[in-house]
Amino acid sequence: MTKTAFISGVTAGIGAASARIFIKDGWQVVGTGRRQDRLDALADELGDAFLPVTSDMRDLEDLGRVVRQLPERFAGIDLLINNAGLAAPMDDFQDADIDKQLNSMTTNMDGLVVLTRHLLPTLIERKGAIINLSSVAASYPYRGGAVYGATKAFLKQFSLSLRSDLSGTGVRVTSIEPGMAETEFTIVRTEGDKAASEKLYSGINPMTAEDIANSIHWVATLPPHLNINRLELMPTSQSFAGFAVHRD
Ligand code: 8X3
Repeated sequence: MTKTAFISGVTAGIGAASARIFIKDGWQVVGTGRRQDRLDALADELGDAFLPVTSDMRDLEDLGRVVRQLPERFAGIDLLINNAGLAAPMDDFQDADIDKQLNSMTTNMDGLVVLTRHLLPTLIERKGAIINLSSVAASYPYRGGAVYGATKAFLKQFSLSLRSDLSGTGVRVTSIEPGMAETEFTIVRTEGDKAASEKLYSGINPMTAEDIANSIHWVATLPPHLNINRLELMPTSQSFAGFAVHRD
């Protein structure tokens, strides 16, 4: 039987790479995103196995409509990839624009929780899987990432706790926690500064969207008796720094 993945934030980066990998592997994919032109381009590229759905993760009411209106062929979901998410600019929190921070919280947490809740009946019925895109920022703090890291820590803990609630259903839950991957992530975080993004990833051989999508595919296609709880990934060039100490 053909399996179906539901991927939020499919219009770029890890979401788009995941859609390509799963469709290449014979799955169907429902992909959501805000940018219609990107959804249309992906639909042209991926053909009938791909269902593009225009949706904004911050529109919490609308997420129910998205799930309810899935056409029959795409209504049974075997895998939910909660990929949509973003980081607000890397300001110290004391200087941060609170609306931008709240916007990232709504997308990364509220939208994800609501979408997951709506899709759980079909995921339970099909003994499916949920893969949440967290981050190394969930475990390791860095300057300017207070709210972003906290949203990703929420996701990590939500994943683990959801496993407890879903005990006995056969539904698997995984938190994927990548470090530096060159996608549009930094362009969004810097509000469109392509040069800053290029500078950040220059010379470090960062992970790619395909690296993460391959890991997602690996997790999702393991035998059903095997649950990866958390998967933390970094490029070899990224590691850990010590504590910062301020001296007067
Ligand atoms: C983003 C990971 O290391 O670029 O989720 O901050 S990192």
